Amino acid sequence: MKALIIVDIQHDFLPGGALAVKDGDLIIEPVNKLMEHFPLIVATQDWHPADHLSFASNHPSASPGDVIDLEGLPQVLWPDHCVQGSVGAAFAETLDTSKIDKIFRKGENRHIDSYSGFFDNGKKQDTGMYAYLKKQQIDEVFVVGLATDYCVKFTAIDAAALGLKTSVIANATKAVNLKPGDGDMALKQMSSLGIGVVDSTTYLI
Ligand code: VGL
Ligand code: ZN
Repeated sequence: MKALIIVDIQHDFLPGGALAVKDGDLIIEPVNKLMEHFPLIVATQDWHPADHLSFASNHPSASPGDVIDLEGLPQVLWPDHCVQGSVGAAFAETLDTSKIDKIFRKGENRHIDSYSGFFDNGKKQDTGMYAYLKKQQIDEVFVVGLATDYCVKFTAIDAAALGLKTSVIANATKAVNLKPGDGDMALKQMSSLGIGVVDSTTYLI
């Protein structure tokens, strides 16, 4: 059975948000339509404490975009975003959340970032999403959401590594593109790892 994994469609990743992804809002309609095709839908929510160490503001004289060593892992520093309970952390109003079966929050430990919906970046903590999907007899997942070059990519890579047949629906994701081309590179990398890169219009109708 197949599931749709909706990654981080939250205010702060949409135009006007703290970590805005260009055209991020344009994926909401395709994602709402895609939900009709899936018997099971899970969503992730980036959910940081205000003192999270991925925020440039929590390091003296650092700026967003800088890369530091955070407890042994390379860490891109971001503007403050998706602070627990804030408007920025809420799902987009136009996202049809009524169809979401279960939400998995990530990034709650201030010492480590968590791009994947399955594990933190050091693979120390498990969100429980894999166990949930297995319990629901899921063997195939389709990943959509924000952002292609971070949380979508790492979620899809972990899904495939966990043995799930995995595809990313390219027209239902948008990239941060900290460097131009990061989004396209992420799609190529996923494809090279055996992850399907598909388009909702040709694949699901
Ligand atoms: C994300 C950067 C920081 C994402 C989350 O959802 O792709 N990117 N936190
Ligand atoms: Zn984050």
